[in-house]
Amino acid sequence: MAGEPRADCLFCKIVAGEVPATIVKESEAALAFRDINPQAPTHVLVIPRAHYPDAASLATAAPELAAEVLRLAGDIAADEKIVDPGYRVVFNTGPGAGQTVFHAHAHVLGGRGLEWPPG
Ligand code: D5M
Repeated sequence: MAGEPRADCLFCKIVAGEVPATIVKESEAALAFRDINPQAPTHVLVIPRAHYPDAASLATAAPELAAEVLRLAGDIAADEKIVDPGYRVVFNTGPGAGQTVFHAHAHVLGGRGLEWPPG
């Protein structure tokens, strides 16, 4: 069922406390933790606690939860002092775009120059 935890999902295991993570912020419905393989001085992942495979399915099934993930991403940027000069929020969607964990997550990246377009 949509939103239910999945036994084979790494990020559901982080939500359940079964896999350790460096949590930087949490709310009732969402969680933010440092990426294990950081691509910038600030690289934090923001996830809904509920399981949705990608950003589009999250936004379709639970728009308020999608908004909560984005709000938390903005809070992280403020906490990490990367709002100025700027930061990036990325939802890789699909294997061809580099998605490797199929539990919706926003990458919050900043603290260095960010090229456009991304690779
Ligand atoms: O992003 C998935 C991201 O998840 C990728 O940048 C590595 C990160 N990752 C994988 N395992 C962990 C753990 N255990 N803690 C923290 N971060 C992790 P994607 O867009 O799907 O490629």
